[in-house]
Amino acid sequence: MPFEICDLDYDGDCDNEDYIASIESLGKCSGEIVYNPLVDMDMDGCVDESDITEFFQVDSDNDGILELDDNCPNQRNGSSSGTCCRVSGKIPR
Ligand SMILES: [Ca+2]
Ligand SMILES: [Ca+2]
Ligand SMILES: [Ca+2]
Ligand SMILES: [Ca+2]
Repeated sequence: MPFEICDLDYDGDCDNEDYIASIESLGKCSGEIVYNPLVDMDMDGCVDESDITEFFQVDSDNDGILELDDNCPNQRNGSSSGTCCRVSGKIPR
């Protein structure tokens, strides 16, 4: 499975940990250590809130729930709450 663009820690999904990693670069600009060019979607050299929003405007399982709100980003559950079935090959957290 190809890595999602918002999968900053390369664990195969876009979850809260990636979100936390992305907001660490919020307000940072090119040249600063925590600036992450991957998050700078409009590539203007600084990461602002619109970059973060756009970064997570993806719905990899196409269930209509954007990654950021989707409790199961790789599962078409169409819900942002409730029980997430275990994804095979992944260690449940
Ligand atoms: Ca991830
Ligand atoms: Ca930007
Ligand atoms: Ca989804
Ligand atoms: Ca889902």
